[in-house]
Amino acid sequence: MNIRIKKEAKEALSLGMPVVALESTIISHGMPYPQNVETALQVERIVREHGGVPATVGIIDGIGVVGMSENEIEEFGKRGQSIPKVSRRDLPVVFAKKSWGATTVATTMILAAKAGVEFFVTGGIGGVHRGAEATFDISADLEELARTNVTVICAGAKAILDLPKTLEVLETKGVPVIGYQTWDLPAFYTRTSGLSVDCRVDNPREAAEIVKAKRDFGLDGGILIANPIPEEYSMEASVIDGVIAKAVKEMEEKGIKGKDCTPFLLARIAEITGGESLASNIRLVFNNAAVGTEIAKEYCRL
Ligand code: PSU
Ligand code: MN
Repeated sequence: MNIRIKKEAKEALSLGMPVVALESTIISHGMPYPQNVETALQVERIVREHGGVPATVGIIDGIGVVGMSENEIEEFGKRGQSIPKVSRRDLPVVFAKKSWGATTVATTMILAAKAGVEFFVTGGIGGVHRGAEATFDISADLEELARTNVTVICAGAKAILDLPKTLEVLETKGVPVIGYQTWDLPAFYTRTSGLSVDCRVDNPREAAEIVKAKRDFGLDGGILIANPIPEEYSMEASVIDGVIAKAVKEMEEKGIKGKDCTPFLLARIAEITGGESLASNIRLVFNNAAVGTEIAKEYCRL
């Protein structure tokens, strides 16, 4: 198979120790250089501090790599958007052409599952885009959550998406949406969206028990754990809502479509806020890494 799992992760998995997958689209398309590399390496350190083994996922020369080296992470950061963003539909092409690919939530889940990694920490997932009733733009991340057995710890989804429709699709596809110490679906830069999650857990153990119950029953598909950004790093809702509306309007005016939408919006939001949104983004990923690893650790104890 076109997969390379780093030795440390293989050993941890065989010993029943926690391994945490991390994605590379957030590095190449989600943040500018050099903050992308600094963040990715720091996230790996946080996973380690909490007792887990980090495995950053990407595609190198047509090989799905689960657990990149520091140099490889650096390369994904430096090359940035020149490395194509790869979703499920792109995988066979990248494998056959032996090229590089930045893995999205969807493809990181696919490779994590192949490697036997249950937990995956990221910033935000893709979802139903605003205006999807006309464009049909619904992220492949949702379909992947429906079918692939990986638990994703994120800070909810950005309000660049239509959050009520995103929740509806997750419900249709049978994906449990669990709030970590909250009943309110977090909206990435802010702790609340005004929308309710399906279930609230208050500690890593409770979250791990739900994951275990789904796996024990053989119910295929992912689980979404939504962990709000820490209060001190969250943004003012009125500020970020205005910025998002402006970025979405510009995207429409420029005629940007499909897979270019999310990277455009992320970069534009960071520009308009003068880096404030980037700082929040980095902090929420750190927080997800800590909580996600604690959940992975509890899962290993069950
Ligand atoms: N949302 C974010 N940050 C990100 C992404 C989404 O807040 O970096 C990335 C993830 O890799 C996600 C992808 O899987 O964008 C979704 O892209 P699309 O909407 O084209 O499916
Ligand atoms: Mn899309």
